[in-house]
Amino acid sequence: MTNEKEPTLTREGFRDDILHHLKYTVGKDRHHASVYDWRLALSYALRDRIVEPWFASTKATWDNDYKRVYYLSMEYLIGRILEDAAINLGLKGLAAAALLDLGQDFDVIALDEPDAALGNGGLGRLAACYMESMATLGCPGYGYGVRYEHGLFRQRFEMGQQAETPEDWLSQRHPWEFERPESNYTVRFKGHMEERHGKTVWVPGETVIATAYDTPIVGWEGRWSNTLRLWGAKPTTLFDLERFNRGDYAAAAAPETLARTITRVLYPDDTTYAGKELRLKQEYFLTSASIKDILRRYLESHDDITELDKHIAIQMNDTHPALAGPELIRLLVDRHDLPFEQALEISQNVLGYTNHTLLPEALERWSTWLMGSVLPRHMQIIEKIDAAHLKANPARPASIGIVRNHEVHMGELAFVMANRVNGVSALHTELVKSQLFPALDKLHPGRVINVTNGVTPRRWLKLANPGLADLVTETIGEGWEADLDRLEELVPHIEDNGFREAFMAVKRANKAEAAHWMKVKCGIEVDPDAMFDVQVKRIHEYKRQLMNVFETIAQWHEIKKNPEGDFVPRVKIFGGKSAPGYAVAKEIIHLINDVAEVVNNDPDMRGRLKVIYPPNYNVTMAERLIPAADLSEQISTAGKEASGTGNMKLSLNGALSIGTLDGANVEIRERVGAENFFLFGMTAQEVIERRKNVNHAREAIEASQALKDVLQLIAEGRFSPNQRDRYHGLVHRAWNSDYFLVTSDFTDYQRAQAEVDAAFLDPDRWARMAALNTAKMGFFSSDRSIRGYMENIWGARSAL
Ligand code: KOT
Repeated sequence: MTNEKEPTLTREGFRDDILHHLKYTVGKDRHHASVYDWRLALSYALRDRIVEPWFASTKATWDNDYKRVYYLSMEYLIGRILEDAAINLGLKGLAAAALLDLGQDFDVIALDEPDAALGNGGLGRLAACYMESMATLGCPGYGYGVRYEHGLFRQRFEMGQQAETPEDWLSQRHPWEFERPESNYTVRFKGHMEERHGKTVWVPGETVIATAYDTPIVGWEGRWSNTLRLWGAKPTTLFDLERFNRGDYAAAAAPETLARTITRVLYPDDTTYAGKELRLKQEYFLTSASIKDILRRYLESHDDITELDKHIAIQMNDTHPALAGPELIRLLVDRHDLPFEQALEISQNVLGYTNHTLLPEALERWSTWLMGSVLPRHMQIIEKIDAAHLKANPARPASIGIVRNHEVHMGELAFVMANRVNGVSALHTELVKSQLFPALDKLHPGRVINVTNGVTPRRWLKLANPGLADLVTETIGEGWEADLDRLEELVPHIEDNGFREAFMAVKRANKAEAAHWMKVKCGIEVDPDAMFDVQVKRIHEYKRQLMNVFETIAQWHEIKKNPEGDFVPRVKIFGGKSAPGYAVAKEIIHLINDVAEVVNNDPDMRGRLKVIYPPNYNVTMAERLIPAADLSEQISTAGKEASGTGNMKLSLNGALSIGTLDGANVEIRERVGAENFFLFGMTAQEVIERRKNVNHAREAIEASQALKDVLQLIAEGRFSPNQRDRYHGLVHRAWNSDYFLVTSDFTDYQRAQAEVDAAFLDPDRWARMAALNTAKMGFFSSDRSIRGYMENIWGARSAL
């Protein structure tokens, strides 16, 4: 889809483009322009270059009537856009040169951009990688989401404790989007049902307008471009003039308040559901506007609504958009006069559902009372879907009904409404079948399939690690960016001393850069030759940052007991946010910071141990830390991490993993080879067995002097001298409950960490293992994942 008529762009030409936008779009002259002004001008100049392929892609889809794929997600964790767009357009070098002519520095300008943080963690970042891969593969697609005014909160540490402040990305101009005030839909809530002329009519109590904001998503080499359409909310009536004139200002502004509230803020919960009315409204807001937009687009070029399933596929990113089923049925029945059964069948043919977690606290359930009051028509339709499913499957046990115990179970709803349900790693998919939906899986064999997650190599190698990307290109030639299996061609070069040296020199340079950044950001000096041991992800009990802290304390204690001993110097690097209401996770953050304070100020350590926890981990920080990592901590309780994607990014960038047999770790280990992966811990099955022993924690602690010491030190207040009892609750829980089996896996974790030390002491061996990690990561490209979705779920073909 490259536009051949486009004259080749020159450095001078692009310089003029930037100057043009600086003057006419930003309204600044070059002598008074700030970095912000330059960034806007550069962004507009780049955006201009996306418009051609974008139009061409849209036109090709219309002209050829390609099957369209719609990805519905409450979250898109995009990060910065500028550099990514420049790289995919192949214009980064030219842009940097043009800016140089103008006395500006590309890197400084790129750094000025705020992250688009419309997501919490893995699920949202996956959606962003998938959008980029769909564009790269020429899969005609649209992402639909919510244009939150405030993305994920900013994290600060106050006396070591997490404090949240609102994120404010839209306080600056957002140059990548196009507002589409003409594309808008009324979304209705509440009210009641009426029978009129034999038809059921929903008389809403509240309405709000969803209005579209489009961001083009350009794929590798600008060959194809899709649209990310985010919905903003506007009031249906500006205000009630009559009420206003009567002086009832609050009531007069009610429609405006509702609109502002709906898209005001992203719920900051990762792998838990909020259960709040506003969240249900947000989910319906996204779903309703998107489904209406999808039908509108379909009907612009087709007149038979019953053929819908031949032309579109809709993917639900977990259950958050699972009202898509009832909403589609509602529109087909109430507006297009189809019989319910036919509407149900068409909807099922169109929908796919991705499950991202087994954690019970994440599985969405809405009380029938709330569902019936916010969405009375949908509640009726959900009851009908449930009844139809039971009728078709009379042997269905009551325990798997969609509506049961006065709650609507969104997982069951999504399963029943989808023609394919997928897990996100091989292990997770097996557990979806055997633990989450065993009865539904039996009723619908073959519906559950696996698509292992992936990450885009354009952002997670080319952009984040230009040094390594250049080395890869020098070694195996160009083209690996869109054909990541080619990294395998690195394997023979690993035997070459020169290659290994170059590989480790890149790592060393990345570490030096990260060390400098940590000094500036945290005021702590670290040695770039120490091992950088990295655990970056949301803070959650199941991810077991606590086990990592325990091991850090044990190491500190060892050095204290034997100050002249030989220890492999380590920098323990943590990054991640806790949900604001998740007290236990916040306590873990506090402990990490308290331990850091003691360790980093202990003269006995002599640089052999440091703990760094920079606040506000986000996509941009990931791009900095991941290329600098030696060791990747993937230590969740087996069976709890659906896939993980940080594990893939770190391996791709040449970090070795220490990890459990959980999520995609299993597949990573298969590919890099067992000898290149530091495995420890119980399997998912052993975890279940272990929990049956009610004394598991006590027995594990009694069996380990090191662990006993760690807990004793924490309990004594060695890391909280001003409040010695601060962690009594934490220590008590470690002894007495420990659901995530930190204590039971601790000793084996220590054993694996000792193996890590031994490997690090042999730099040549380490270099081989690290390079092999990069070479074997081809499978984990999100291009491979998207091909899997296209073939096995969407039935979609590439337009390229
Ligand atoms: C959040 C709320 C409800 C249901 C699921 C989630 C969820 C799951 N949020 N993030 N995840 C993660 O998704 C990633 C992408 O598939 C996985 O790699 C990761 O293991 C999940 O925890």
